[in-house]
Amino acid sequence: MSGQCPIKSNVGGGGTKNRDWWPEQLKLNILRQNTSKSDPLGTDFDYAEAFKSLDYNAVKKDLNDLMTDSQDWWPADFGHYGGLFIRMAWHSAGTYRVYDGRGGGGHGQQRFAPLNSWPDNVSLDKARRLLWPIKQKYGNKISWADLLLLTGNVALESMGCKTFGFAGGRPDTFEADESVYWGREMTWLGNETRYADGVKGVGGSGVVDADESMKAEDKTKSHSEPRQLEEPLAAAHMGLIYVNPEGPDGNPDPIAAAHDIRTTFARMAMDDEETVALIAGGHTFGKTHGAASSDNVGKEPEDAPIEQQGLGWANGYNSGKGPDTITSGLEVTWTTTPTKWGNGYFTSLFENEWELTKSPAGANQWVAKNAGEVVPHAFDASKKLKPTMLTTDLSLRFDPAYEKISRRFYENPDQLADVFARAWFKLLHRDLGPRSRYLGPEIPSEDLIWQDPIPAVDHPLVDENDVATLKKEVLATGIEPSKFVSTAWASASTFRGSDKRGGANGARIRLEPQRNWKANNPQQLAEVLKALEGVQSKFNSSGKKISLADLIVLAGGAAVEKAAQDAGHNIKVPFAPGRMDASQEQTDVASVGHLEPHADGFRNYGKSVSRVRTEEFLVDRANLLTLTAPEMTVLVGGMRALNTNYDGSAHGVFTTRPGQLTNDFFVNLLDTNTAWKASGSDKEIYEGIDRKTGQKKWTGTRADLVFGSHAELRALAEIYGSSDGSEKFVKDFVAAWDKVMNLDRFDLK
Ligand code: HEB
Repeated sequence: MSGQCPIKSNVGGGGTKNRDWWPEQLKLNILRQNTSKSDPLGTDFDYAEAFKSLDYNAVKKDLNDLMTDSQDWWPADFGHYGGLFIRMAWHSAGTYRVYDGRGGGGHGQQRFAPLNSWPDNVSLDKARRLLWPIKQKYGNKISWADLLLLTGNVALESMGCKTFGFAGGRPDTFEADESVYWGREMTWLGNETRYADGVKGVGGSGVVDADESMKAEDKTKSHSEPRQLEEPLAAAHMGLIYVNPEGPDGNPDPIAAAHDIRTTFARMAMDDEETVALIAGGHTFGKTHGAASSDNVGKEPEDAPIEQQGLGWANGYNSGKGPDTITSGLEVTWTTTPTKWGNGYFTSLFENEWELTKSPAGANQWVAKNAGEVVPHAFDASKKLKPTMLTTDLSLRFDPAYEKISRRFYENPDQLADVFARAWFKLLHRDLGPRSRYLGPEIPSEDLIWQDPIPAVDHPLVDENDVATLKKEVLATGIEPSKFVSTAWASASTFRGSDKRGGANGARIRLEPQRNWKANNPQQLAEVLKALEGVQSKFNSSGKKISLADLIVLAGGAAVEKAAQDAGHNIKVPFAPGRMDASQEQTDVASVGHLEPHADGFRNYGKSVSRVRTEEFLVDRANLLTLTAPEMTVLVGGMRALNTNYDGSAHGVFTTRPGQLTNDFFVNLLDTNTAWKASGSDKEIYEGIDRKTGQKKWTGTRADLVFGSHAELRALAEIYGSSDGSEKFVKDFVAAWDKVMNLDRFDLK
């Protein structure tokens, strides 16, 4: 806050913290997010149930009425809030990125920092506040996450655009998501970065190294192109949803801007056609706001004075609203009918010639040369304006690939309408997960490939007796049980809580590309799958049926049970049948390819890259698997004892009886008689030496040793490594295992 010392509080968690003293220390905070302690609705609250009792059509009617119910405190341009609300929904969903499935509109995060204060989200604080009376009226029956997106849909419909449908089902979160890496810039929209000081790109705080972690094909591409966008980011700058509207770094070059648009939209899983349709369709509506210099605009919501009550960007220019609004600093209205769907965007783009000019706020934008004044003024019916465009709009005409598509849309408005409606639906639902999560009366019946479709269950499910028989059959195949554990893990652990993709259902592990992922040890995987297919075909020939997806999980459970028994623990691993097998045709290889892990510490796969350490990859993966720190700990310890490293190595297998479900990993890691030293200069592999005999006892990776070195992880390891810890260890391991196996079972209660 202006005029006040930034750090002075000595209560409420003030003061210099561990994070300030030891910024490099592994952070576990992202494993403690969204617990019952932050969620006021409590664990009994079932959003899907609440949503079912919502009068959906009444909400839609209220939203529709709001569109033209202009409020004095924030008047609607052209008497219609449609443009503002579409931008709100688009910015909510548009933070999604394919690499880690984070961002997106699925959690209502636009309400929280940093998104609520991003320069690209100026004025969306007003948009959300306009919605409060409706949110208040329907309470918990509709989440903010759903409401922000549904409002965009209703806005489109109210202006004559036919949408592809809508699904609810996004429960709210109540705290800022710390797990998302938004970039390392230290200034909004700037290029100064924290490159040098080793801030990290996963686990919620830093950088995935652009070169090392980038997939090979991206690498070759990006080196010859102007901007190399760091993975996993999907925006050219911190604070932007995508790209600078004025052109790269403000340079009004539509062709260079097209490059940035293509990169950033691809990272949100949009191809050229979808990208053109989205931009053109979106900019059919509304206007941009740059009545005067942004010097008139106050602090963003997170830094605004308390009396502003969560609103930010107070505007001191004249009335500060309506015709005086300052949002982006650009002053553009794209079409002659900004509150009506139509093909006006392309008409203007192609039928005018464009000249560079400046907005009243001094930003680069384009005006139609020689065109008449045909565009309406947002507040003065007697005024008309010349057609205008952003640099990024001209990209759709001057980039050769975009131009082809744009011209086709220009000549075939029905194609624009269809592609836009589908791409908009994808934009809003990309991170909602499988169709079993979709709620409400407007769910499209068509299966879409990006939904990773799985056939509906078409057979009676196996019963207790069948499960017992199948477990015996599996263990009688002669395959080493630990390999069933590896395969079940490989199958289920593709799940990511961020966008709810992946998981064991569908058995995509047996399809391209998963069956050839290095982390999955393709040769061993093929051997296991062949054995399981044998068990399956024998069982299915008896007239009953089990999917391979189910059998993979069942086999993993059978192996865990056996391993526990061998260690003297009688425990049952739960099994919930009901999975189905997807086909290769139902699988988009490139899209599923984004689920491939850079590293998976649970299998000791992968290692540090220059700015991310192995153990940070482990925590990041645990976060995507929605695991807590204790769950992560017990799973790593158990899987090491079960001997399930991806390559069969002995790293971290701190036991003389590998394959048994023992707490030996913890006992031996914490053994004071062992001294550790790095065995290579890259500090990835360590040797455990017996202090007395000098003999090498164990080898381990950073993902193993961190459970002894990190104070909080060590505290957890001590629980499982104590003399009274072994029962608890087995129980907790089975519970965490079962959780992972069912992460994608949204069909289960
Ligand atoms: Fe947009 C607006 C940019 C895409 C929709 N945008 C806007 C603005 C800007 C932009 C700057 C202004 C703001 C103010 O207010 O000032 N975009 C942009 C870019 C891009 C885009 C750069 C990429 C290229 N959009 C987009 C999309 C969509 C949209 C995709 C959907 C779909 N926007 C929109 C709307 C609007 C805008 C609707 C209007 C708003 C109002 O009216 O308020």
